[in-house]
This record gives sequence, structure tokens and C-alpha cells, in this order.
Amino acid sequence: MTSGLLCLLALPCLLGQATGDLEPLILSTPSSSFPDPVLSSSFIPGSSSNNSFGPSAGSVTQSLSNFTGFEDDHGTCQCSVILPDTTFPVQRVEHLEVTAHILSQKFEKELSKVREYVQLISVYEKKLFNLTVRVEIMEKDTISYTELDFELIKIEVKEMEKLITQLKGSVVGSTTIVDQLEVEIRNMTLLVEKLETLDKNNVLAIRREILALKTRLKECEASKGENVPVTPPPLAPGSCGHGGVVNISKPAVVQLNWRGFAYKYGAWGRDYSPQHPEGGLYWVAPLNTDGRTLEYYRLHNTLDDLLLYINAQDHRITYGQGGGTAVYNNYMYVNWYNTGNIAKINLSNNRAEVTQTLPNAAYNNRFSYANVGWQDIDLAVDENGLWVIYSTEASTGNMVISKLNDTTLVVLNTWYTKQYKPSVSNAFMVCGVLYATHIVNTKEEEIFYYYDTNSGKEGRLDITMHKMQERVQSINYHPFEQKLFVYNDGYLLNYDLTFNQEPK
Ligand SMILES: *[C@@H]1O[C@H](CO)[C@@H](O)[C@H](O)[C@H]1NC(C)=O
Ligand SMILES: *[C@@H]1O[C@H](CO)[C@@H](O)[C@H](O)[C@H]1NC(C)=O
Ligand SMILES: *[C@@H]1O[C@H](CO)[C@@H](O)[C@H](O)[C@H]1NC(C)=O
Ligand SMILES: *[C@@H]1O[C@H](CO)[C@@H](O)[C@H](O)[C@H]1NC(C)=O
Ligand SMILES: *[C@@H]1O[C@H](CO)[C@@H](O)[C@H](O)[C@H]1NC(C)=O
Ligand SMILES: *[C@@H]1O[C@H](CO)[C@@H](O)[C@H](O)[C@H]1NC(C)=O
Ligand SMILES: CC(=O)N[C@H]1CO[C@H](CO)[C@@H](O)[C@@H]1O
Repeated sequence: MTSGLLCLLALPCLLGQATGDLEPLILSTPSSSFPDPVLSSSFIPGSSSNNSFGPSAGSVTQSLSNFTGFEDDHGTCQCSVILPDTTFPVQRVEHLEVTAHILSQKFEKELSKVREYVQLISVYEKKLFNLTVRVEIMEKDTISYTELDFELIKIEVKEMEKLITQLKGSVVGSTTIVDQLEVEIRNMTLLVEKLETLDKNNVLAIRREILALKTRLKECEASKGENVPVTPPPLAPGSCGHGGVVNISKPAVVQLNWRGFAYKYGAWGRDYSPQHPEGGLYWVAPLNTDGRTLEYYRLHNTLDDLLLYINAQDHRITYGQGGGTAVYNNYMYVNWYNTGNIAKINLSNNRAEVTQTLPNAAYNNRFSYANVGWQDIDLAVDENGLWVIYSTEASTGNMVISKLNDTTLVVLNTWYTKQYKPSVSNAFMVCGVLYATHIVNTKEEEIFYYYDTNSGKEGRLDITMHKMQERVQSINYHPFEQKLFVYNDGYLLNYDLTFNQEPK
């Protein structure tokens, strides 16, 4: 009985594999070349005592206690075994095992989710901290931040709000961290809004208005372009073929200086170089709050950068004095602190390359301007180069004008005016002519005086100059733009000059 023997030999191994399985074990061993060893069976475990297969399988059948082995028609050895019913609830155990497995899988999944959320929360906690720091910085500073800054922060806060809502929906149970985060985020939203309204300087609103106005103006100009009477061609920028300043535009408020509202004293302007008249860095040099020391200044490549307070190069010098600063040919010229010296600073490396004493110049608040301290020595730039406006004891406080060699700072020529410097609020040079302003009231200045170094003539003018704040801290002229750059109690203003078209 070869087949029966095979069954017997194979059985222990099979039983071992089928622990707890009540289904019939079907073992087939091909004893011929027939490949198909699989037999179908409809045996219901433990339900029948008939251990042999049906008549179709009826060749050699041998009962060996609980199992039967036989060889089928195709010569395949087959045997089956019926395991007895026992009291052990194998089926239920198996079911339990499966359930436990599924449960543990689910648990793993949930656990990994929670881990993920915890990580996310810590990331957002960090972000929140960063934002808090930034908002704190903004709070401390009195600087008016631009729309852009607020927009960015708002977007970030909104993103975080979204995430918190999501987190709350998915993390069930203890959500104290999430709740706390939510409160903090809501706080921050309020803070940003408050800061925005605190932008009392309204520079943003003003700028928007200006933009709208400019657009309307342009449209208006375009629409009536054809009907406009022939106006004289505008003077070439940097040219002096005109009869001097006859009027000045209303001020364009550019912005609050980058150091903030507290920095009421200072100067700003744009570098002028005869070689590259249309280029030139924008510079802003607010004095420290003492109204005397010039320590930090800032440069921007474009007006747009300046407007957005971006891409700035900040520099420190120790120290300039007063707001008489001027910039010419990539050099900044300042009165050096506590001296009658003029220093020349290379803007590319912030080095004071030349320092030169201005002969006989009064300094340290001896003859500064009206309402503006520490500006005894006021540097100026026009089409012809570098000038300095000051007073001497010999001039009894009247304004003295000197043309300087901008390389060496040596005085080339000097003119003496009859105008007392401390009664002037500020002064600037255009085509070798000095123009001086004085206060009319809190809203208006007047360009009331001129001295022409070309002819030695001086005289009265009455050109009204509107201002935004009470005190004009400094005036700088840019020959190519033919604009004035005015520092008005911390605000940066621009004015367009109108010239007499008839040359003198
Ligand atoms: C076993 O099966 C055969 C064939 O179906 C049947 O004739 C016989 O009576 C069965 N024996 C038992 C004990 O049920
Ligand atoms: C917080 O800010 C620092 C520096 O500003 C930065 O390096 C860090 O990546 C920021 N962290 C987060 C979470 O944004
Ligand atoms: C939110 O703001 C309120 C009032 O300003 C303050 O009492 C509270 O502590 C703040 N909560 C957090 C989490 O910063
Ligand atoms: C001078 O300019 C102001 C402001 O632009 C203008 O209102 C005024 O009419 C001008 N005056 C003259 C004389 O052109
Ligand atoms: C100004 O500084 C730059 C950068 O160091 C340098 O290349 C340049 O030669 C300096 N200008 C003069 C006139 O020395
Ligand atoms: C300024 O000084 C330099 C150096 O001494 C000299 O080369 C230049 O000619 C001077 N410029 C004028 C306008 O005097
Ligand atoms: C039908 C038959 O032989 N049943 C036997 C199966 O094996 C158990 C345990 O070995 C016996 O108790 C049965 O009598």
C-alpha cells in the first residue's frame, strides 16, 4: 500500500500546520505523471462519520484511525483526516486573533496620525513664536510699516487659523494645546489690525490717494492731449538755460523716514553725478533723536525700494552733525561731529576719505537755522557741483556761500550775503543761485530770498511753499530731476520746481 504509507508519513507535518483547523486536510501526492493534485471536497467538518470519498473516488480505500488514504483514478495518492470536535473554541479564538490584528493596525494608524499632529503643532508653535517676535518688534518701533508687511503677516495668520480649525476637527480628546494656539492666533489677528489702524501717519492712505490722483491726471492729460496749446519745450535736465525758480509744486509725501516718527531731524535726497545724471542712489539720513548726531544713514537703489523700505543698505558713521548732509558723485558730505570740519564719505565702502576744515566757519549751534539746531554748516549740490552755506564771526552770522572742490574739499570761491542765517529756516542752491526759505505759518514756508553767485545780486522772492509738518529740517536739490528733497519733521517730501523760461 504505497499510497497509504505516503499519507501516514506526511500526516504529522500536516497536522502541525493545521493547528486548530477543522477543515479536512487533503493531501495529494502525485504518484503518476498527472500534475493536478488538488481535490475538491464538500466535507463538513465533524458532521459525518463517512470517512471515505464517494463512489467516484472508489479505488483503494484504507481506514487508518481518523484518516483515510487512497489512490484516485489518476493514480494520485490522497488522504484526508477529520479532526474531532473538541471543547476548545478554535474558531472563536481565530476570530479574536483576526479582530485583534485589525484593531492593532487601526491603533497604529491613529497613533501615527497623532504623532503627525504633535509634530505639526510644534512646527506651528515655532512659527507662532516667530510671528509674535515680529509683531513685538513692530509694536516697539514707531515706524510706519507698509501695506506689504501687513499683508504678509495677515496671510500667515490666516493660514494658521485654517490649520488650527483642521487640527481641532481631527484631534479628538485633549485639545488644550490646540485651544491655546487658537486663542493666540486670534490675539495676533487683532494685534495686526490694531497696528494697522495705529498707522496714524496715514502714509499709506496718502500714497494711495496720490497714486489715484496721478492716474486721473494722466488720463486727463491723455484725453486732452491734442487740444493743449503749444507750451515751451521743457528745459534739458541739468541745464541752467532758465531765469531761475519762479514757483514750486505742492509737496508729494513720499513716506515717513525709515527710523520712524521720533526721528524728526535729518535729511534725504538723491545722489547726483554729472556723468550719470539719470542714475543715483536715494539716501535717507535721519539724525539721532538728540537732533544733532548723524550716526546711521540708508541707501536705496530705486525709489520703489525706498517706498517699500526694502533692499536697503544701512551704514553707520561716527559721527556727523546736523542735517546739512549732501550727496554728490557717490560721496556723502557731512559736517563732522563737534568740529568745523567737512568729511567726505565714499558711499561704496562708507569710509571717510577726506576731512577738511572749513576756514572760519562757525559751528556747534553758533549760527544754525531758525528752529533747526546744529546745522551751522549746510552742504548743497547743484548743476555746478558742491557748495557749502554757513556763517562766520566776521560775517556776523550772515550767510556765506563757498564753492568747494569736491575732491579735496578746498574752498574755491566765497560769496558774502546780507541775509542773517539764523532767521532763515533752510536754503538750497540751483544753478549757482542760493534760495532761502522762512516760516510763514505752520502750513506754509516761503522762498523769500535769493543770492546769485553768478552776478553777486541778491533780492526778495515770494514763492509759497506748502508743507506737511511745521518745521523744514533740510532741503536738497537734485539737478536732473529738478526737484527738492525736503525732510519735514520726519517726513520725506518732494517738490517740483518751475523755472522762468526766459534766461536772465
Ligand atoms: C458512506 O458513503 C457511502 C456512499 O455515499 C454510503 O453508501 C454509505 O452509507 C456511507 N456510510 C456512512 C456510514 O454514512
Ligand atoms: C523663525 O525665524 C528664524 C529666523 O528669523 C528662522 O531661521 C526659522 O526658520 C524660523 N522658524 C520657523 C518655524 O519659521
Ligand atoms: C490674548 O489677549 C488677551 C487680552 O489682550 C490676554 O489677556 C490673553 O492672555 C492673550 N492670550 C494669549 C494666549 O496670548
Ligand atoms: C504756483 O504753484 C502753485 C501750486 O502748484 C499753484 O497753485 C499756483 O497757481 C502757481 N503760481 C503761479 C504764479 O504759477
Ligand atoms: C570708493 O569705494 C569703492 C569700494 O571700496 C572703491 O572701489 C572706490 O575706488 C572708492 N572711490 C575712490 C575714489 O577711492
Ligand atoms: C580739485 O582738486 C583736484 C585735486 O587737487 C584737481 O585735480 C582738480 O582740478 C580740482 N578741481 C577744481 C574744479 O579746481
Ligand atoms: C472513527 C475513529 O477512528 N475515531 C477515532 C479518532 O481518534 C480519536 C483519538 O485518537 C479516537 O478517540 C476515535 O475513536
